[in-house]
Amino acid sequence: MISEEIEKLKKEVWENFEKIQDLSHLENFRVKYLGKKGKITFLLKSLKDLSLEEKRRLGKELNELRDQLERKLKIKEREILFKEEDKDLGLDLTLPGRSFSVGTLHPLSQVIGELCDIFSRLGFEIVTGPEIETEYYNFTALNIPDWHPARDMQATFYLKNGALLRTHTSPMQIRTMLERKPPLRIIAPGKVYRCDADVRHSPMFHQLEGLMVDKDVSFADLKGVLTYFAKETFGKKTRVRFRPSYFPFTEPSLEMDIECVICKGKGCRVCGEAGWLEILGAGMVHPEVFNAVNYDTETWQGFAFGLGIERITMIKYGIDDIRMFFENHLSFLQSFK
Ligand code: FA5
Repeated sequence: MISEEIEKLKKEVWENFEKIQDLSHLENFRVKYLGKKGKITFLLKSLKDLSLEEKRRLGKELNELRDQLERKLKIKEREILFKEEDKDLGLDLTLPGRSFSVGTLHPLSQVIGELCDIFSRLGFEIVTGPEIETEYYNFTALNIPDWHPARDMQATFYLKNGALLRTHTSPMQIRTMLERKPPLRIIAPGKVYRCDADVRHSPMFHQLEGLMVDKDVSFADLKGVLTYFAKETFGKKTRVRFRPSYFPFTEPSLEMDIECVICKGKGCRVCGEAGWLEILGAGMVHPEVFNAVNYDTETWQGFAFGLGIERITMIKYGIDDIRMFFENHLSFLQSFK
């Protein structure tokens, strides 16, 4: 009976298929079953004497077996070829993989990301701008004319032709207000430069500027936003305090302190026995700044703030030397995974 022979053949084909190891073995197999004189071809030919109905049924079965076998042989051939290539390259794919250490974002980048998230939740949009600035954006438009003693508050790196490395991110207030119409709510993180270097000061450091302009923005809104930021960054129980200060581009101006995270307000070496750490400067936008960008001071009010990213990161992680951020010691950087 041909149907029994077909069943026997199927069993034999799949048993032998599993034993194929290399390309010559595979070729012999192909000839044995699919070649002109192969077993499947032979059985197909021997169907000619059967009834039409049997020819159809068994023919279909044998054709399916042949097609399936051809597909599987192609896959097997590719597998064997890949294995042989790996052997030529001296690879042993059965060996366990080598472990390698995964990199991590720099701690300052991590903190910038966290701060951007916090202020984004309050509807602030992130903007960026140039590190090489003109005196106009860095000082003059911020109500610091060239005779103003406040220019000495920030030791500046001057370049040729009146250009300079920006000493703070506050020029982004001017750039944004000149580009856009109020109301607006932006933050501008970025690098700034000052001729200044010790354990708490670096010639290049990062600030994050914030600016909100609207019709009814008050000092209470500024305090609310800054308190929210401090509690999100340092923990819900963190206490903050606001002290009067002076910046030419804000009036009134303030500085914000947080209770020292190391001694919890008792006084220690890190906070200079004060129990508090200053983290930012802020204030209500000065009318002269609004005049420089042609915003109507009768209609619009705003607040601005600028915080030092290194300072925040040092407090958050108890780091007492700002230079650690820039010396690229792997053990230091890996501790922020
Ligand atoms: C300013 O730069 C103002 N532009 C901030 C501001 C913005 C006030 C908007 C009002 C409105 P100040 O010079 O205080 O302010 O610097 C802000 C923060 O930058 C400081 O609190 C400190 O954390 C950080 N900072 C200043 N100098 C250095 C330095 N050399 N290295 C590292 N961080 C510094």
